[in-house]
Amino acid sequence: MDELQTEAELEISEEDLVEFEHLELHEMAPGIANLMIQRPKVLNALNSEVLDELALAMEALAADPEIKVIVLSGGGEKAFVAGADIAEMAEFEALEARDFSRLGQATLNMVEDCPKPVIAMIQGFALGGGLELALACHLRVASTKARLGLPEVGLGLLPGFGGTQRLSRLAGPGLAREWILTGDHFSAEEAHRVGVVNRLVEPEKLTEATVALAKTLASRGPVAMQLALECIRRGQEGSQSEGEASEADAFGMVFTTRDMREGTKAFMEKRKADFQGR
Ligand code: CO8
Repeated sequence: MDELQTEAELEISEEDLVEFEHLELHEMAPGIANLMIQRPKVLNALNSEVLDELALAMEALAADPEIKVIVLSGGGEKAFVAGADIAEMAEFEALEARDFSRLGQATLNMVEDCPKPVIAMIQGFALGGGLELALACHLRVASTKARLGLPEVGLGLLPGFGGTQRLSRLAGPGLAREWILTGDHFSAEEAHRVGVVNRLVEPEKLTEATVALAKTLASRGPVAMQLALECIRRGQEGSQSEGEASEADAFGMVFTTRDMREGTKAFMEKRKADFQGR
């Protein structure tokens, strides 16, 4: 990839870094972590080890006060992630398959529940469990060369890492049925048109555009963003009135923060806010 991604290895935890076999951590810009899945020979397919490592890394990044935004990506040129590891799954008995699905769901829920914004940076294939991982991220930036889809039914499988739920909620059940039942691959342009991809950029601009978006988020009030993400999630899971109740609670809570005082004061003083995340 480019030089932005090789600036510096993050120092969140030397021990965790040593333990990671399939993940790499870099700092793309101050406060912006790049967590890269590195199994390029199998297009970054997600096996149990990768999912375990992802969960550990997400926990560490969520707890690291220096990190404001997390960018999830896939190593190599060809893929974000081409799915769950078919070789591993092929050997499963039913209970192992259920455990694997639960592990994937729990790990992807950690991504979605991360208190800091998580952006998927998609340069190539995002298929099956790989697209499901991207859907668990809060935002998706994709290269025009990316291909997305949920091809599981072609293998006699179905999406098992939350894809039946997240795609329906993001883009509606009509689109989810089409993508899941056909199993076709879709272009990034099509995914962008239907709202599955937030930003679509030329391949050579992918890192730059992702970092620009991440920097915008890093400049915003972290507590306010965290509460907003929680409200959106609660609203999706419950009724509009429950969602609005949690929004009002969050709105009240934000008034207890120093950041809210700073943000409004900075606006009135016509200067940039200096948010502390408290
Ligand atoms: N798992 C394991 N290995 C993979 C995967 C995968 N998902 N995708 C690619 N690979 C491997 C290939 O086997 C190949 O290995 P090798 O070099 O040893 O033959 C290597 O990666 C390179 O792939 P290709 O040679 O196939 O590369 P192409 O450019 O020809 O094709 C494609 C790229 C189109 C992406 C093709 O590799 C492909 O179709 N991959 C599979 C995509 C797919 O079906 N994904 C969905 C998998 S199922 C899933 O994700 C379920 C999630 C829910 C699980 C719930 C658990 C119960």
